[in-house]
Amino acid sequence: MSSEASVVPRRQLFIDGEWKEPVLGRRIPVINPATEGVIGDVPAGTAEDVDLAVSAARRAFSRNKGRDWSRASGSHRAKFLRGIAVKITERRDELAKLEALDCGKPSDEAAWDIDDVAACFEYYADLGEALDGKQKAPISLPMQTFKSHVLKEPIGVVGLITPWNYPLLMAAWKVAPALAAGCTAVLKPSELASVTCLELADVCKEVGLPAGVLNIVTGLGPDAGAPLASHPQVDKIAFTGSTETGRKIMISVSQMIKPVSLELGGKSPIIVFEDVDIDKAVEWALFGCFWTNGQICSATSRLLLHENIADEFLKKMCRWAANIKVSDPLEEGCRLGPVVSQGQYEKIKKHILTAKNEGATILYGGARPQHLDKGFFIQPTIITNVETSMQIWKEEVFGPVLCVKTFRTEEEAVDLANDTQYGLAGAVLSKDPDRCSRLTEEIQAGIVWVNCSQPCFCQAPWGGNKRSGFGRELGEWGLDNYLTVKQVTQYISDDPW
Ligand code: TXE
Repeated sequence: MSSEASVVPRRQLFIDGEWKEPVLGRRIPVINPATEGVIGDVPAGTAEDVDLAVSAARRAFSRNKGRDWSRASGSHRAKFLRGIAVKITERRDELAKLEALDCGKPSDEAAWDIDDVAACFEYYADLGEALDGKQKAPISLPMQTFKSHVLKEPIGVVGLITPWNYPLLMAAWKVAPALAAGCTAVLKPSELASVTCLELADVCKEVGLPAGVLNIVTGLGPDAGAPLASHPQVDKIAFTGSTETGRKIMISVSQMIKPVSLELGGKSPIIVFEDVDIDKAVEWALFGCFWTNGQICSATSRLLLHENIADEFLKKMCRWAANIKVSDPLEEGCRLGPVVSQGQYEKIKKHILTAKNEGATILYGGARPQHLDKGFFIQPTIITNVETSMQIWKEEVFGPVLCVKTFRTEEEAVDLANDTQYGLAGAVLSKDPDRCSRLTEEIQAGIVWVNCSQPCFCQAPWGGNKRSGFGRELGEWGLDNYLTVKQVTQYISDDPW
């Protein structure tokens, strides 16, 4: 084990407020994708551990048992969420370093993620607190003899299954609203990047979060994720990950008619019209596809360029791509780290090779950078001469790979943008406000960016259509994911009905 090992704390599962050795005693190695070295390990939970975690969450949720998180006021719950935000901020540098080591994210980006994690807990502390006045709302009825109101109640015990591209942030997007709503939770992070989620457990201990309110079971998808999704005592599943695993989870929860929200893959377009400031547009296009090493569900990985600017745009883009510093994520100025794992590395290389074999042109990149002989590094890659029948046009790569097509008319641009099985995001770059406004309506996606790509705010809903899933995270919609509505109607007349 390398000297990096000392920075990865050795943790256990977090169940019922305590560190617990996994029942089967197994562990999963943590691999630094920049060096391919083993830098620690995390517990490999299985169905037995999931069962213990769900029971703990159920006890913490249950009413009238003295541990009723679900009945606590929003402001009581908010104190813990704010406490978590404070501790996360205090540990910003350490958490960012762990994130960078675990998933290969450039350390600056990892630090911004940690800021977003703290902001998310604060935001949902406020929203949960504001619920106090709104949990009970009257309904006006057409008959005087009845009186009705609705109660917004926490849905119950929730299972939260998260990916590796934003390990702690994706956990925060689910944990913060779930806890703010009064749910208790079992979090199952990705086996490829669980380290910071276990540190979240440590933070929960530090702030004295009541036992069982949040339980964290690390482990492999089929061993820990699948039993969580199918657990009869779990009332809802929220999942972010691949479309394939989303489908499996949907099948599993359908057996019990359990609600599920799914945030899945994407192949989002960025449309650039000829009236743009080319320098700025090049910057957005690069950022939109290569941010987080291209491993973002919303990456705008299909660039649609107006044919009149295509040559100049692509020349500039290649020049700028050559200036992107590809290095160990802890190195100063790193803009592109390694992709998360050997598996992802092989998958991306295969996509590039298939594009080549199908007749596309690798205009820039396409290989491991020459100066790096170890680690799962791939150059920023720009592919042209793409046909809509090609795999590179249709399938999510989830790496720093951009494919490009040109268009002549607005109509053609819209058709190309919507020519995808996914519907997560889309971006339009143009100086014409009317055109932008038309396109925001035409693009079939849950998120549309105008003159930018990838901004993300706690307040705005996040989620997709088509095979990108359904349900929305963030904002008030994120809180609603974890609430259920109860109608209460009372007969208030003395007369018999
Ligand atoms: O995803 P998985 P993987 C896409 C991206 C990537 C591909 C594969 O294209 O190349 O998915 O990545 C848990 N029951 N995205 O294999 O398997 C798993 O342990 C229950 C898009 O990592 O979907 C992890 O916690 N859970 C994406 C989580 O599911 C199961 C982000 C996600 O892993 C399970 C990540 C099962 N049977 C990858 N099998 C996005 N939308 O942002 C696995 N899991």
